[in-house]
Formats: sequence, C-alpha cells, structure tokens
Amino acid sequence: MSLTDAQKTAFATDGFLVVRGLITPEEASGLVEEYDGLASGRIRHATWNGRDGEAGALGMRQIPFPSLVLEAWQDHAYRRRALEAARELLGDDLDYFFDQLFMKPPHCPAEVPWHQDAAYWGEVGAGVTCWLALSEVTEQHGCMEFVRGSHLGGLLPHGKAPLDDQYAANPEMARNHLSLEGAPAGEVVRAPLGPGDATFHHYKTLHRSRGNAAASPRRGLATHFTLPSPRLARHMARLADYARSLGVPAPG
Ligand SMILES: O=C(O)CCC(=O)C(=O)O
Repeated sequence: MSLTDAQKTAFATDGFLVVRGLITPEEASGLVEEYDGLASGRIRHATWNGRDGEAGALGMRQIPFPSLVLEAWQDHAYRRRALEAARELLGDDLDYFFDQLFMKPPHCPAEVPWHQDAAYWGEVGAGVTCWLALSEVTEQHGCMEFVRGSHLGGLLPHGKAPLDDQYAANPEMARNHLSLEGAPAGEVVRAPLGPGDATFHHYKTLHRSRGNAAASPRRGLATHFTLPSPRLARHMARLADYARSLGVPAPG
C-alpha cells in the first residue's frame, strides 16, 4: 500500500486518516450489488447471535461478517490494501479481526453514537478499523466523524447507548450498543468520502455518525484489525465454528 511518512504521522497524531482511492470507484461499485444483496436479505448473511442488525423502523442495517459469506471479498483488493495500510499504521503483526457493513438507506435518521471501539473489543492490545465507502458518503449522508487526538487518552467511560427507538425491532441490538458517557472534548472532524475512499481509525479514537438525510443510500464497509491476543484467538475459533454452521469456509 505504501502510506507516506506524512500519512503515518497524521494517524499517530490525530488517531484517524483519510485515504483517498484505497480502491478505484469502479472497484467500489463492483462490490455494490453484493453489498445491497446482503443489506436487503437477498443474499443470506451472517447474524449477530442469531439476530440480524436491522435498526427497526429507522432502517439502518448493521450486518456482521460480510466476507464470511462472500468469500471472494477475503482476497479482494480492498481487503489486501486495508490490511497493508493497517500494518503500516500500527505494526506488522496486525491481523484480520472481523468485518461488518453499516448501511443507512435514504432518509434514515439512525445514528451511531460517540464511542471508542476499544470499549467493545476488550483486551486486544491495539487495533485499527478501515471504513470503506462503496458509494458517495457526504456529510449529508452521515459520514464518519472523529475527535482529533482522542486515541491518546485512555478508555473513556461508556454506557448503554440510548438506541431503543433505533432498534425497536431488535432489542438485543439496542442493549449491545455502547456510547460515550457525556459529550466528547476536542475538535470534531467530519470525513466525507467518495466511492473507494476509506478512513482508518485507531481503536481508541472517538467516532460517530449521524443519520442519512440524503436521497441515496450510505454504504459503508468496516474491516477491523487487531494485534494477536488470546481474545483474537478465541474470536477466530468462534468465527470458524460459525462458518462451519453456515456451511462456508472458515476465514483464513
Ligand atoms: O458506520 C458507522 O456509522 C459507524 C462505524 C463504526 O462505528 C466503526 O466502523 O467502528
């Protein structure tokens, strides 16, 4: 991938980095049909504990492990380049943890509240997320927002996210969401992206997204990477069991 020294320094300072053209717009649009197939349920997708990630009437779809059921995604250019960039940012031993898609249909008010991924992930040592836009993600679409430098402090107190209205159809999803207690301190930076552009954020960087006020869908694909740890080993073993139960190959 070869990030520049300036990009690596920006990530180390800010806790996030915008990478234009991680893949080409054509490569991004080549993924859209399958992405939409997962989001609409046309393609059978994996679930969170037997439930899917539909945000009730508000319509956001948070679907786990897309590359488990769409095996070709595991070798796609986006995945190779995301892993290379993640390793350049946080170290050569970083590895695939899991992936998920966050699709907000047109005029979808569902928000993802302020949080650090570390609040969810537990003892993983360090981690980074690649958030890839498969179509235009403007501020109006509810692009990713980051608090500059927030990864440099520790893990902040999180509580259960007040998302009962978002996940009325799936209370378990609401219960499982966390949000920062109180308002974030620091400069908020929004990251609008074109198709094929990506952001990378550190697992302690505060981030959120607002609803999609645009007339087109917001298609985001998050791929998470962490350092080797007992937690990662347990997670990969569970993912392999899950893959077997779905009748698909275990992720490599
Ligand atoms: O897609 C979003 O709005 C939120 C994504 C997110 O929280 C993440 O990728 O860590």
